[in-house]
Amino acid sequence: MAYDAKFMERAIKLAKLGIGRVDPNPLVGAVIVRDGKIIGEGYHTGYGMPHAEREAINSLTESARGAEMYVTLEPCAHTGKQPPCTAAILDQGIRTVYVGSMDPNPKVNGRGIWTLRQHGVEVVTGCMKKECDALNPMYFHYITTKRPYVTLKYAMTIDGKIATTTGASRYISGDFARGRVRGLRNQYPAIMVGIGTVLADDPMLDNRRQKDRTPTRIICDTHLQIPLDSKVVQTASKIETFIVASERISEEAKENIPKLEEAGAHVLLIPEKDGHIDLEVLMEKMGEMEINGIMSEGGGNLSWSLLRDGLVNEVVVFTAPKIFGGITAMTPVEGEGVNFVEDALPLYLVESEILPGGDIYARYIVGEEPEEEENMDIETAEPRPIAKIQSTPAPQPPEGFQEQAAAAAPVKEEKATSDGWTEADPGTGDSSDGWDEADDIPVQETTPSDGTEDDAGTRPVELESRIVTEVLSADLNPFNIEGRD
Ligand code: AOF
Ligand code: ZN
Repeated sequence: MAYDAKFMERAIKLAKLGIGRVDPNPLVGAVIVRDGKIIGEGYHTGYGMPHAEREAINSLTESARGAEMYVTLEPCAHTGKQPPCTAAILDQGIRTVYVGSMDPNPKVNGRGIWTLRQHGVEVVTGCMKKECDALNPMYFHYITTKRPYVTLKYAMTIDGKIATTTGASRYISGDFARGRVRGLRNQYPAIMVGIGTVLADDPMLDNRRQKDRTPTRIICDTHLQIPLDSKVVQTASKIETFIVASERISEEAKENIPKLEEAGAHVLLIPEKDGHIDLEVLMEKMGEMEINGIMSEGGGNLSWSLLRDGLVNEVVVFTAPKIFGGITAMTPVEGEGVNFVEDALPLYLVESEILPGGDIYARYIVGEEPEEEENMDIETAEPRPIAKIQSTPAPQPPEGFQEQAAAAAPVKEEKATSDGWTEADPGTGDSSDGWDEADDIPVQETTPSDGTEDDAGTRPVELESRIVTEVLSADLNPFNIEGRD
């Protein structure tokens, strides 16, 4: 069967069911197809849990021998908390794998695709790449930088104010927009605000959705001014909370640390930069704690410092159809600002929507808009019969294998065998590098399954559709979170 985008769309929907549960791992969905029919599907359900590919294999209703897999992320070829997915794919005798995103994890990074091709599996990359990439901006940033992906979020009036001249700010946007914000919070492992926001609004900073996880709260509080009776401190034993202050706080302020810790908060003292906590150091520390994403909700000074230090990845803005006016009314980004128009920070719009209530939602990525990346030419990739798999030690990838992996056509030379099937080059190399499990795979039979044989990996039919049912009954597009909860 030729590539059919509807199966990758399905894999993307499945991947989204893991939102809020998999960090710092990626969202991944996988679908196994034979003759245009789904015979297995799954997604990564939680950190440390089986990968999407194995979930799909575990849900198979018949043998996957000779079938196709659609997977939103390059299958892994290393042993982490889970065994390599490439081994499972080879074990099942899957003939073709359609891949969405490449996996920039240095432990994978083309090795998954290379390994599969090396064993004669047809691999087509770049399938709905843009849509698959959009699943995991946090993961891609974190796995390559070891720092959290930071989203700046604020609500303002159409004259660019986040409060009135008296400091009143409740509420700028309507019910629906505020519900959307709570939904957004569920997508981030942490929420961050400056102490000014806590002193002005005494917010809870939770997502108020019992069924969802509650993100960690980070309060940037240079001088450790946070009141012990603030809601954040009062609920710190229930919701993980970091109060981040300067190493140089006064002795008097230091006396509050045991009280804050008794209430359940973690106090983090870090170096200062320009009279504020050094946000780069904070980001490094958060990365070390495996926090791969932070939604920063202001105020204006914290937002400026984050932007100035180049720590912001995207900006989400809710613009309310209201005008406050007033020269002293606060704006979303304060600090020194830039002097010249040419110095403005460039951003580009990736999503926008007019919400019920008239608020405008807009999402921007920081930086210059990249040139549209072409999806690979999947039409030209000819499905080929499965190879006979050789039991050889895992060879080392050749120079430039990452670039080759990203190309649509298979990279290896194929030798036609006398029976017309193809055979992977045996290759050479060390087998002790942790991603050679696939070599224990037995020689594959080339007869396509008729669905009745009792192949290894075949699951009884009664196990079918566990995920199908879940998907159908779930919100198929959890990113479009409902406004009210
Ligand atoms: C996932 N889920 O469905 C896939 C992942 O520690 P481990 O074994 O869970 O490995 C995590 C890595 O595996 C992750 O960084 C990514 O490179 C790869 N693929 N991870 O959590 C999945 N397919
Ligand atoms: Zn995997």
